[in-house]
Amino acid sequence: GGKFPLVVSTWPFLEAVRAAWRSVDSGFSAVDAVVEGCSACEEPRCDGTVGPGGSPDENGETTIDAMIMNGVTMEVGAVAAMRYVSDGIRAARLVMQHTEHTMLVGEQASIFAISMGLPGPTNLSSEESREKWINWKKSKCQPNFRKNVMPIDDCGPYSLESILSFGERTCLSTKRAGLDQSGPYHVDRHNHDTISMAVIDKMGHIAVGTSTNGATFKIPGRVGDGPIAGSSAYADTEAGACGATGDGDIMMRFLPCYQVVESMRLGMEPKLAAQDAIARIARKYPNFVGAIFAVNKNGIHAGACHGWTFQYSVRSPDMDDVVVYTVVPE
Ligand code: SD4
Repeated sequence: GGKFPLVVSTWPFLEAVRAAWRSVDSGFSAVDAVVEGCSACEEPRCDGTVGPGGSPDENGETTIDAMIMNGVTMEVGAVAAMRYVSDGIRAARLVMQHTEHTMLVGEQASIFAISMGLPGPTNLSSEESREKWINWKKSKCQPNFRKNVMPIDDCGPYSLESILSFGERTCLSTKRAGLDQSGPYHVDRHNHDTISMAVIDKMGHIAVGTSTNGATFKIPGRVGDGPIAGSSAYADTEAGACGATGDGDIMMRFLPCYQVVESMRLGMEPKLAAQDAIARIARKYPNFVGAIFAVNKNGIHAGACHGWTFQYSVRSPDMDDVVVYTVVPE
């Protein structure tokens, strides 16, 4: 057979790739297959960081960032910091297919998703996420994502209620801050993973999708690269597709997946395109951790990474099952 259909995904998320493959191989569209694939990661909570019950924020809450992009029409749907609804990719698809918008955020994204028939409201916390959060509080909330502020013993919760009560309140003071007192906290970049998936269907149409809980112990309200088209993923049937994972706060400043797809459009090989996008980030942020896969419209794929070893998964007609590729930093 030919090289299509094709499924490519970050990490060895085998069940997700198999689910997307079953869908696209039986004739469904790239968009349908991306939804099936990412959902198959959300339900069993791949790596504990996709779907419900993963990476808690500073207040112990799990939220969801997700997006989907149709590389034929260039339509995008995304939800950011969505609460109480576990179906990130399905919510993103509803935004794409049933609104004129591109992104909905927070509780309003949840209300939209539920109004469109997705299950909820549900508590997105799990035994695991609660335990993780409690241990973090015990460790005086380190590592965390705040910088240049005085550390405090009792961190948060920084709820609107506590801020509006104007009473005695614990908060971080920038006035008292000094770099000698508290530098940026160390953040373990290895505790958050994302599914980002690209599918090329039998028609040669390309779609991509991403779903993640974002970064562990993020500041509530933080939106990562996950729901940003061009950052965590990008697709253009005329050129190819890209998926990313890693330190979203840094990566979203570079739109690396847009970069990769545009490089491939100009004729760059996927490997070089991926390496170039990663290198652009690494030049400014030598300590960032991240990875990218690139696949061109002919189905040639490659990966590049910085700061960690990356794995991505592929399923195509010439394979009996998913094949996992390992990429080491340059
Ligand atoms: C984020 N990019 O929210 C995601 C997390 C991730 O591997 O991909 N971790 O920053």
